[in-house]
Formats: sequence, C-alpha cells, structure tokens
Amino acid sequence: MSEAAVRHDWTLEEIEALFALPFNDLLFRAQQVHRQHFDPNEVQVSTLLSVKTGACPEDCGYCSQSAKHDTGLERERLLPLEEVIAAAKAAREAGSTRFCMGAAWRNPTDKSLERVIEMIRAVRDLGMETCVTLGMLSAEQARRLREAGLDYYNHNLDTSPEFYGSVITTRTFEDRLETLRHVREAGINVCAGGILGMGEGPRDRARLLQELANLPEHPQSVPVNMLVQVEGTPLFGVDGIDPLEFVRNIAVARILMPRSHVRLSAGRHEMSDELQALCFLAGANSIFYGERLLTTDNADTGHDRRLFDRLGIRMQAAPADEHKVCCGG
Ligand code: SAM
Ligand code: DTB
Ligand code: SF4
Repeated sequence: MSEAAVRHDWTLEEIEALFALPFNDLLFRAQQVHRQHFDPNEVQVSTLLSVKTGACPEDCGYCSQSAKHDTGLERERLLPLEEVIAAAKAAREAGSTRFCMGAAWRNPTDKSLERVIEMIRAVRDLGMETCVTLGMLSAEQARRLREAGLDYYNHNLDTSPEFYGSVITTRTFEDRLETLRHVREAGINVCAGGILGMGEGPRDRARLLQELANLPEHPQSVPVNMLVQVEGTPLFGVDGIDPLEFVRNIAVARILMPRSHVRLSAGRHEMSDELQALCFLAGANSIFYGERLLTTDNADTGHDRRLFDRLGIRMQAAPADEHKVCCGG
C-alpha cells in the first residue's frame, strides 16, 4: 500500500464517512496508516505535574481548577524549583521521557514566565523533553520559551468551534487558534487536542478533528482526553461517550494526522484494559504515566507496566539530542 498523504484539506463529509465505516474496517485502516509511520508496539510516555494549582480565572466547564466552580481544590502557589526537579527525576527513573508542567493561568505574566523558564532549563538538564501548558501566550512569550529550549507547548482546542461556547465563555476558540499560531511560529512543537464526553454530538467530534487536521501543520502531539468528571464542575454528571465511539475518534485522528503522536490522555483511570488495548490498536501511541494527572488520579503505574507487558508494548526511549545535557544528578 502506498504511503497515505499528509493532508490539510479534509472536508467534514470525508471525516464523517470515516466515522461511518464498520468498526473493523475503520480500525484496519487506522492500523495500516499507523504502521506506515510508527513502530506499532512502541508508546511515548510523558509525565504531568501541576506547578501552579487552582484559582484560575477562566470558566472551563470541565475543570477542577476554575475559581468559578466549587470543587474543594486547595489553591497552591507556583511550586519551588527543587520540588519540580525532584518530581522530574522520579518520572525519569520510572521511564518517562517527557515532563509536562501545567499552570492554572489564563495566561502567564512575564515574571511568572521567567520562573517557568528556570523549570524548563532544569528539566532539560536532566535529559528529558519538556512540555508546558500555561494558557494563552503572546508571540513574544512563545519566542522566550523557544529560546529557553522548550520542546512542546500544550494548548487544546478542546471541542468543536460550534460547541465551544457551551463549555467555556471567558475566551474564544479563535483565541486558542491564535496561541497555537504563536507557538508554531516560534518553532515549538505543538501539542493540541481535545476532550470527549462533554455532551458534544458526533458532528462536534468530527469538527474538532477537522480543525486539528486542517491546521497549517499537524500538531506533533494530539492528546485525546476522555472527560474526567469532577464534582462541583458544571459538566459533572453529563452523559459520557460510548467507549467504542471513543476508539473510533482515536482511529480517525490517526488517519487524519498520520505522523502525529496521538495520546490516550485523561480518563485512562476509568478505562478497562481492553478499552485501552483497542485504543492502541486504533493508533494511540502516547500516554500520561504517573499516579496523578494535574489534579486527578491517573492509572496506577504498576498496572500500566503489566498492561504494557501483556500487550508486548515498549516504552519509547528518550530521543537522542545533542543539545541536551543528559542524565546529570
Ligand atoms: N490553564 C491552561 C489551559 O487551559 O490551557 C493549562 C492547563 S489545562 C488543565 C490543560 C487541558 O487539560 C485543558 O485544555 C483540557 O483539555 C484538559 N483538561 C482539564 N480538565 C480536564 C478534565 N476534567 N478531563 C479531561 N481533560 C481535562
Ligand atoms: C491534556 O490534554 N491533558 C492533560 C494535559 N493536556 C495538560 C491534562 C488532563 C487534566 C485532567 C484533569 C486533572 O487532573 O485536573
Ligand atoms: Fe483554567 Fe486551564 Fe482549567 Fe480552563 S482548563 S479553568 S484555563 S486551568
């Protein structure tokens, strides 16, 4: 089979036609595309740390950290550098190759950005890839992060442009695209995806994937989150997504963005081993590994290692990078 072209002009009809395929046909196609670009038995492993938790001014309807929702979460100040380094070292020891630091900000101030840059430099010095998610960024802030050697910036589109206003009112879908533009233009790898199971419809899911796939460059990393329902948030108690529909979304993401890492992200804690195995078969090849996501529990690491053993999956090794000062400390 000839290699599938990397396209940026997917129509909604084409995407809906993929979703309408029989499950086995869709998974077969996704697996074929996956094997053209990746080792099918290797998964990239990232670990998350919330470096600034809670009291966020935004009103994202899914989020435990919004000041607008009463979720009982304790707010925390920006973590001291030593705590970040200790967490990154522990993640590295456990086999994680990328360390992702999240802050509950609408956007970073220039002063707080400098503190995060110290964290990025320290994590790079451990030989790990770095990722941060700090909210909206100006073009200048994106350039500062690139200069500091940041590898990835996470900023999700979250859902379709049409459903977006039912979930978040304090910033727009267009704001999100603008931050992604700043990140891309600064030369930082883009990590952008969304959340499923927020009450959106099938068309919204197809539109989200269309928006991601038709960006000028495909995000290098595409996190597909299943909503973690947090008590006190407006989306608590919403009807979730059919698990097989979730697998279909992974498969369609794999077909639309053949060279991107598709991350089976939040929600694994609530998924069966068999559902996760289907997601890997559908082309997911990245996970968050570690006992916590940002504020909620993640799958148990021992359990993940056993699952990988049972599936014959290997954790991807750290990428060789001569710019990184590897393995100090
Ligand atoms: N404040 C920054 C922002 O929103 O860009 C960074 C942190 S925010 C927690 C990062 C992403 O995590 C969100 O865009 C959302 O896609 C995802 N997320 C947050 N809460 C979630 C939840 N309860 N379930 C699933 N995904 C969630
Ligand atoms: C992403 O797409 N998912 C991660 C990461 N990017 C920052 C966050 C998931 C958060 C889940 C809810 C929580 O732990 O607060
Ligand atoms: Fe704030 Fe990010 Fe949570 Fe939205 S998702 S409330 S911006 S921390």
